[in-house]
Amino acid sequence: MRPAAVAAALTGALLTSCTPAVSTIRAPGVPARAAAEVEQLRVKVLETLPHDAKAFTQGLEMSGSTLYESTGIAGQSSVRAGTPGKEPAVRVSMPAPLFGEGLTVLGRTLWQLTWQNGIAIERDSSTLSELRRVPYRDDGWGVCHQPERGRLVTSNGSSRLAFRDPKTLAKQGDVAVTAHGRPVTALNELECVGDIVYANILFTDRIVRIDATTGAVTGEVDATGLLPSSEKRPGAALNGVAAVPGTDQFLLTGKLWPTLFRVKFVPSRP
Ligand SMILES: [Ca+2]
Repeated sequence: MRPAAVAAALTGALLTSCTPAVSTIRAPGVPARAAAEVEQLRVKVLETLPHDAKAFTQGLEMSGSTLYESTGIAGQSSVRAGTPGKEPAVRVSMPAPLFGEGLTVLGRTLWQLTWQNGIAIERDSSTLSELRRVPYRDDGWGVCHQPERGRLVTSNGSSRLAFRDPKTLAKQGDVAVTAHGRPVTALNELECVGDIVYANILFTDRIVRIDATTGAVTGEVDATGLLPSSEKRPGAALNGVAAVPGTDQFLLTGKLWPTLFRVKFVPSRP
């Protein structure tokens, strides 16, 4: 998203959140109606697995028992697939200036975004070989697939999620993401689970759970300390949320993280 568009989006969101609805007009001294509840969650680690500490992870998703990963940095970007915790069985390197970003699997194909190369790449999900490229007129950050809704969900670092045609990636709409009525910005890697979209927040150890039909944040996962600070190399950041199919578990990792965690999200206070 261009700066002017970011400013416009933020202004719009702030105006919306600052404009009192009729129902909120109240007599002095009467407390405001409580904002929608945001469930506070933490991470319960079930298993730790090795992860390539050189991988600048930008996209992470499971399809069946296969873990797919997209990595960034021009000249170091790649797409990989294999068993979680093992060396990838398939790996394709991407030449500069391509900068790999989010990834999502649609059966026999997958989409991989690029950050600012102006294209998205469709690949064979078995061989990871490139099938075609389509124009992508936005910064590419995260992407996930909502098959029941027939659409992709994408992020660009702003507080909005876009909805896109899964065949052309043409933008069909978007939604403002808010918590307690305020915009939640820096939405990064995404994970679709039904109508829920999980998004990790850039440069934080937070993951928000978003109702994609309204944009409301319904839960927030505090993953502080998941990777001990002693293991965080410069540039390391949580960035990778992959639901484990058929379970309520997730795989989490980050850019330059040496570890892949199999976790559950559980209430902070039982
Ligand atoms: Ca993901």
